Amino acid sequence: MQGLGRHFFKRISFKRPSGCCGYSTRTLVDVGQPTAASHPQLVKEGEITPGITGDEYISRRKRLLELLPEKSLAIIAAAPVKMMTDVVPYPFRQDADYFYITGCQQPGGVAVLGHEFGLCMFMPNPDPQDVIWQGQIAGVDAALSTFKAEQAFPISEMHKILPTMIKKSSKLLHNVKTASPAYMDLEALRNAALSGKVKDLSGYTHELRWVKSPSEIRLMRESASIACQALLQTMILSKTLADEGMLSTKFEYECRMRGAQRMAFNPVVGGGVNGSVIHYSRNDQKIKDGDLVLMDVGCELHGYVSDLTRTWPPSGSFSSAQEKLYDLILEVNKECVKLCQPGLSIRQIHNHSVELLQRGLKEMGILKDKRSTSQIYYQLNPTSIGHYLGMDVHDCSMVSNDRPLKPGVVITIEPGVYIPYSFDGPERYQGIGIRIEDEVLITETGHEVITGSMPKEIQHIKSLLNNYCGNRGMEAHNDMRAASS
Ligand SMILES: [Mn+2]
Repeated sequence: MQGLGRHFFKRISFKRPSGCCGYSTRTLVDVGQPTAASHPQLVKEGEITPGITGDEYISRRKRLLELLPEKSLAIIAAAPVKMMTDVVPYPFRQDADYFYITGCQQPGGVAVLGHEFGLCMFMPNPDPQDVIWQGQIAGVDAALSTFKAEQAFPISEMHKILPTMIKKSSKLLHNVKTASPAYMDLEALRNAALSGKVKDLSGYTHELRWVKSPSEIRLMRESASIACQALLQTMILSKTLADEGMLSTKFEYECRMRGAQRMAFNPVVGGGVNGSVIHYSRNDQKIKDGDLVLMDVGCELHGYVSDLTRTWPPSGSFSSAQEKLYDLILEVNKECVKLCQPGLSIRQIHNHSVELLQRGLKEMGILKDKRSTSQIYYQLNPTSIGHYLGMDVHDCSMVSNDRPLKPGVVITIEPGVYIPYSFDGPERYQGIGIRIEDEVLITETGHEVITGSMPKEIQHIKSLLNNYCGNRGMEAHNDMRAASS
């Protein structure tokens, strides 16, 4: 629709209900992101974002302030918008700390937390042209009414208000990795930095985000469940469409049809030796008959991500070399999952996994019993056994892997082996990459594998591919051929 002249618009008059004071009481419906009023199918009454209540956001702010030193100020900027070309931005993803503290999923804001005033949000103030092209966005009103900030100002006034706040505080904490010129360029901040008052905030926010609340655990479980269902459908399809790109697309489609907003990271879909490239992302090759495919995938649901990996032969049968290596990785996966409990650390679980893998690889003749064993081992598996998981894929990176695990922490367990063709060892193992990754929630009594619904036993994979896929897979394949002919 274009070219409508001014005279085509009719003035719309709103009738005031009698006894009411007019427009000012109208509910603010569009704040640029889902709310209980605008998207009741997503956000329940009392929630700021799906699954997380306003009270929970307020308690996060309170707990962060309790952790911070006296008379300190925390500055957290929204993620920047990155452009793909000209006026076309890459899909926007909010910075996890800003999301965790404010609930605001939009760019352009700066949140400031202080002991005296609580949360103060500096919000973008778009001109009417921006609203015409991009739609409504959250401004000062939304900061107060939707995000429950104690104070809010247009960001254009930050240069007048923030310097006073900075001068009153003895320490400034901000996220060094996401520092924004919007506040870094202020003279008051530069002076504070020169006198050594400015420090990194992420140690504090990661500390808070490390242990998940019951509502965060619900979202983590849902995110994992969506990824498991999507990967199962993808595994079934692989029997008839053994193509890296199509399997990647299938996974994303199945996740988004189940409500996920996006992928947690670009899917890794490696057929054969491509499975040995740990963060392979080209996904542009056909998978050869007889090869394994490794899929490391995850999605994001309302700010919480999943991350799991399965490796299987789309043909439905493992060669004996593939089966032997798979058995070893599966055994290490299960042994390490057993160790997940309060009190043990990722590092301890990792060290145990290295012992098990080295022993297994020696028994198979892949590692020779020489002095350089550990050096060669790290060529075959340079990764850690796992990482924390939450709003980010490598969540809470400021929390050490030596920290004893606590109930409410979610970690991944992902042993693997990656053997290139150039590897000097038995030929039958060359070109094989295998990883089996699960998400494990630490509980009071031990753990819960939240990706447990996704098959990993050889027998289960074989029966899924050989007894079920035939007909359905062929139908999908034929549909596709019909559509493209
Ligand atoms: Mn992972």
